[in-house]
Amino acid sequence: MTTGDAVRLTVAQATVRFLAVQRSERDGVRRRLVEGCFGIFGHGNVAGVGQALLEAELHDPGALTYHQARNEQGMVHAAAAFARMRNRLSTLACTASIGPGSTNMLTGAALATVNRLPVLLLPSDIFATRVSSPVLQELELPSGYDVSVNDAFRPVSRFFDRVWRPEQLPAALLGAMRVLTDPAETGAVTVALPQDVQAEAHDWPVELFRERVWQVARPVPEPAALARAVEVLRSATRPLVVAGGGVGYAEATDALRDFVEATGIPVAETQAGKGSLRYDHPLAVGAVGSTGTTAANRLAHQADVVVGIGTRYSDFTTASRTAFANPDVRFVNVNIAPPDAAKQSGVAVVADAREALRALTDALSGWSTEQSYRDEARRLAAEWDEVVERAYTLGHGPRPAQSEVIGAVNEVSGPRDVVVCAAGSMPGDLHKLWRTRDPKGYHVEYGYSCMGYEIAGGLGVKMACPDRDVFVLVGDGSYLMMAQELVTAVQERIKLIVVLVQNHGFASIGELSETLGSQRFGTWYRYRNGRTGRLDGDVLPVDLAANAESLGVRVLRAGTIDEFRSALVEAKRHEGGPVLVHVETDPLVPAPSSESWWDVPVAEVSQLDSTRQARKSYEASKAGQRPYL
Ligand SMILES: Cc1ncc(C[n+]2csc(CCOP(=O)(O)OP(=O)(O)O)c2C)c(N)n1
Ligand SMILES: [Mg+2]
Repeated sequence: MTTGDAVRLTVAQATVRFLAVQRSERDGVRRRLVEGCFGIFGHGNVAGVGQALLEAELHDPGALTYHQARNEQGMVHAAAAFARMRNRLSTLACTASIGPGSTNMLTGAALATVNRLPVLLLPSDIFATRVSSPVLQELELPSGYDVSVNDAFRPVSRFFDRVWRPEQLPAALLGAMRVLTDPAETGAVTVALPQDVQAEAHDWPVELFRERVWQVARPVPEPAALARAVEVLRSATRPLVVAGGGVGYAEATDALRDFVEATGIPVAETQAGKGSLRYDHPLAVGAVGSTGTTAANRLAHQADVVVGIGTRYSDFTTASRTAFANPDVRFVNVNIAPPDAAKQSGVAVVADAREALRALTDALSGWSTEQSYRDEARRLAAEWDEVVERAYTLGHGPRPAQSEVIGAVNEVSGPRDVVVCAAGSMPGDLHKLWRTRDPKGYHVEYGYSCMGYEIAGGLGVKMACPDRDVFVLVGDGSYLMMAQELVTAVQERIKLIVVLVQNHGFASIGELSETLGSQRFGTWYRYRNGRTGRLDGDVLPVDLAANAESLGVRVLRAGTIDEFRSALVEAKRHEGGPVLVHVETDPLVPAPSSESWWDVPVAEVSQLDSTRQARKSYEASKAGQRPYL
């Protein structure tokens, strides 16, 4: 309905119409910024945003496609994964009902913010008018009537607003879009919509609904900062690049390859940065840090200049500040986010990774590392590749080792296919062992390492890149935490190849617990034992393959590694929906060592011998920690 220069719509209808015409643009390529909207309806949004989505579907099909989800956390994971695959240039919106529907999105919001991924969250909120207060699911805080559970989104969002009145909507939406498309600020963007305001009509200026293009910037480095970085690099004899997620988001993988081929600097990769350089490139030394390769970690140990590109230096990357052990080590940090560029007292180059790499390549023209250093990197990488080959082909029995499962998936998957994982023992093993052949082929969420991300995230990956096969690697623990978006994949006929690794418990934490002297306590899935009173009875009789089958998923069960490989081949041929390959592995086969450490504090006093021993080795490792001042 249009009156003069105004359009009369509800707040929810205006929101949907606005989102449908937002675009992002980088390098002259324009895309839809918000491609669709996930939602679970309740009284908080069914007649507001729900009605608006229905109206859009009937009168303007494709404007903002609605997708049903099973769990609000799952839909945010899917949106975050979608945004990651699209290099943060497009995302999805998520609408949830008030109270638990909205707070279910909190974990997803934190994950998106930690991983710097744009997601648009539209939690519903309590009545602005408060005439019906307290409504079903209202917190009703006696000390603050304007507080709702949605205030919990503030610390986990990069932008938060609550639209108490329709007049506030345009500013809220514009602020939200700006943060979504700002690569330095992006993360969860939350616009809370009180349930009465969603349904309230208002006269909106027509300009609000004109196509709007958000330019995604590629800031160039400041010349003085570039000169400082070049000076440090020219003095280096053992430099090492640490490539983080920012390399991929800036589509800077070609620029990185050109830079290192010109300068002869080896490249180590963080979890988010894995895939920055093909695994078999002569300067690739693979994963760095607590879950790194011995090649990258030995080079890191002696590096005199570390060039961090698009990394936030998480504790896994720095091996809890023990990885870079050269007493004279200096850091040069290329990052679009000033707080990350400033880390480790580094020379900060605040810029887009692609622009900065091109500028560094030009400025360093004629300079390169010594041949002997490049040979050393090559030899170390070759040694590690042999370790990987052995781990892929262990021939362990009767149940295969996890590394063999990873090897088989690597072998059967195509070069452009994507492996997805998030928590458990697999992310570390994949970081060490996965041979990455495509910049978007490795998708391990290890900023928040959230159990339950795997299947929901895999869904988002496949929605973003329907032309690639997506292999979701999920442990039994993660599966039990959140597998229900399998139903969404069935509903949308989205093909996911889910590899369910059954090892009857939290094997990762079990191994960690054992090394920390806590004897794998609480990490097996076992019956309570009538005799001991402890959880050390028989293995639980859960059948997760049957569980998946009951959700409408095609299931293949594999016993041996050969059966597993055949099942993967069959799964790859499968069309039209999710397929799950169930395999039991031996939880007690460790992955090859990283020669590295991770800071997990051990009890300082204890009656247990195991804990006292672990404390001793903890204190010894702790002594290697560096503040990088
Ligand atoms: C939501 C959430 N809760 C707890 C943890 C801590 N945690 C990390 S790995 C893990 C066990 C994962 O078990 P499973 O998926 O079976 O993988 P496995 O360790 O057996 O490889 C736990 C509990 C987490 N990462 N995420
Ligand atoms: Mg497990």
